[in-house]
Amino acid sequence: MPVKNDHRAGFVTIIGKPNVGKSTLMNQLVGERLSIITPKAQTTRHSICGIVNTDDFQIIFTDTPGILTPAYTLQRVMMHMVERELIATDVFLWMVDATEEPVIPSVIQSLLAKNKKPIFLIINKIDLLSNPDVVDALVAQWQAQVSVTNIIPIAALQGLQTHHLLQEIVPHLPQHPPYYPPDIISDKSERFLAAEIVREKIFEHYHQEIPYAVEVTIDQFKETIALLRLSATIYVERKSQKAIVIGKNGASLKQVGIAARKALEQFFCKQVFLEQHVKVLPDWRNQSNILHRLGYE
Ligand SMILES: Nc1nc2c(ncn2[C@@H]2O[C@H](COP(=O)(O)OP(=O)(O)OP(=O)(O)O)[C@@H](O)[C@H]2O)c(=O)[nH]1
Ligand SMILES: [Mg+2]
Repeated sequence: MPVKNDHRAGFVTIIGKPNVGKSTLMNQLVGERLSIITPKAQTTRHSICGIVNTDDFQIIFTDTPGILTPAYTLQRVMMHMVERELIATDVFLWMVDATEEPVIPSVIQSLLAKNKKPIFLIINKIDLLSNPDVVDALVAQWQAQVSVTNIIPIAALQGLQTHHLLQEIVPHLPQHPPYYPPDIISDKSERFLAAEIVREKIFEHYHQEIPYAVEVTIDQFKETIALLRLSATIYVERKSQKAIVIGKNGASLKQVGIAARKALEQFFCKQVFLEQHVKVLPDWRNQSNILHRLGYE
């Protein structure tokens, strides 16, 4: 079908503090679980694109790692990635949590000061507020503090007001033909997405430091008509962490494997055979060369 003359296309970056629901929103809009989601902060480590296509517009959303003050090299790299995304975007979605005090992070403050592009303030998780009056009061509170293009309260998890958000974004995009063919929904490889699914299960199964000390790579990705055969390496920073990840007689790792296989089968719509190896990569979060090898540019 020919592209319409008034077709719009553009790049929309979702930014905000960890855990406010950025990945949930992108997945909700794209209709796929592209970005992993967990109740823990700092789940997302790479910027991930998710593309929404209709006959009238194409929006390339970028989900970014939550904005924080970096404590180690990986976090510094994550923040550089966020900064890079800010340059090539048409519209910003700055997301906040409706249940938190309205405070503007300093990164956003400087963005508001120098940026000329449209910024939408997205107040997420309004399902957790007791009634619509509380939502209105919160919007008014934010309005008094910041000058942005639009303030939109939503609940990303339930898809509340997310369609309305899409409609509000479109007029701010340039008239442009689609950047990507309509069957492409992400910039990331299936291998990357598979590694993220395993990492999500690790975030769900372990606590305290372990999820943050773990990185996952997929070293084998072999697909036949009937089966997807994956081999995952789970990197940890220390020997003691390896023992925790594996658990007594391998019980913990087995649980992760079962959960990951289920999620992978759902995502790839195919039977999955998953092999897991745990390796120690000493202090990987602070080693620039290792981070580079693991795909953090
Ligand atoms: N009640 C409620 N919970 C939500 C909503 N949106 C997201 N959440 C939950 O908030 C938690 C964090 O969601 P994520 O989408 O991972 O948040 P994020 O901003 O991507 O977090 P980082 O990747 O760590 O920066 C998860 O437990 C989500 O289920 C919402 O609209 N309502
Ligand atoms: Mg995220």
